[in-house]
Amino acid sequence: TQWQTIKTYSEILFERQDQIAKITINRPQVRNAFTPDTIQEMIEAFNYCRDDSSIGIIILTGQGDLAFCSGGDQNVRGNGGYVGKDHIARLNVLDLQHLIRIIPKPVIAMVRGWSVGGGNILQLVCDLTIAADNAKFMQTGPKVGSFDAGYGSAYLARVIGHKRAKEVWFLCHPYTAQEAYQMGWVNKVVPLADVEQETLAWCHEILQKSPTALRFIKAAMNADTDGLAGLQQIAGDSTMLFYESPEAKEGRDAYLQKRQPDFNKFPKFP
Ligand code: 1HA
Repeated sequence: TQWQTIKTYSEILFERQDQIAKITINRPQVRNAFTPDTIQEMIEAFNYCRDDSSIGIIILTGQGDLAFCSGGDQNVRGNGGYVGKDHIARLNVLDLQHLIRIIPKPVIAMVRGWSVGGGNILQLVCDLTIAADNAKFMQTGPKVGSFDAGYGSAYLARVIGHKRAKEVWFLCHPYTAQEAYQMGWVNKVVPLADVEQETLAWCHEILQKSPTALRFIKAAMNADTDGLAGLQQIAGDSTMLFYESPEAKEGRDAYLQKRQPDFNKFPKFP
């Protein structure tokens, strides 16, 4: 498989092949732990994918076989969050979680090795997860003086159930790929050597489908879990489609032509 660099960053790799973009956390020396700068680069890359209409699907992964992501880099954990080059303490991974949720294209996590803490929540908020058979999933917050009481808890409970989600957070045990699969935490487990090939196969199959249909499916599931913010998204998608209709264009054109709109000619469907 041939990946072409979209843009060079210091803490991530950002590549594409055809309609598939791949964002790779590239800090293997710390098991792909993130700093606010790593997250800022990822936010920029995801926004690029959102805006580029020739990109249909995004893979999120970590460099190397040992880890997807080990969460916040504890070396730069300050007092109110993690501290990057600008010396400001931030929890900007929460912005990235939200962006992954609202980007109207499928996002697939490709997990090799450890998926831990805030890194495991990034995996959780991706639409699908393909795990290598060496993947291990773990929350550590209560061990290291942290917690994610947002998507990391409430959405985790939606995905794997309340009893399991509480167990994950109260005990902080590691779970194998197979155990995660049984919980519905990941979609498929494959041998480590096959994980990229399998992820690409899923991407190619999804890319054959109607992008607008996929967009509404994703938005509908968000609407169910994200309350008014989720509803706003699916509402925005409806507006996007409506703007393409003669009825909406009549409203715009009448305004610009300083005349009364004639909406009577449009059918009132059952
Ligand atoms: O909870 C939140 C948030 C909550 C709300 C809002 C925002 C949040 C943002 C982030 C987070 C968090 O992510 S809290 C959880 C932080 N992460 C951890 O507690 C995981 C710590 N690491 C580990 O448990 C283990 O390293 C590991 C299970 C991932 C891997 O174990 P392994 O394979 O035995 O490797 P190990 O030798 O432990 O690690 C290799 C190197 O990577 C070590 O450095 P070295 O001794 O070679 O110098 C290790 O210190 C480093 N490393 C690994 N993970 C991290 C790390 N360094 C800094 N931060 C890390 N997270």
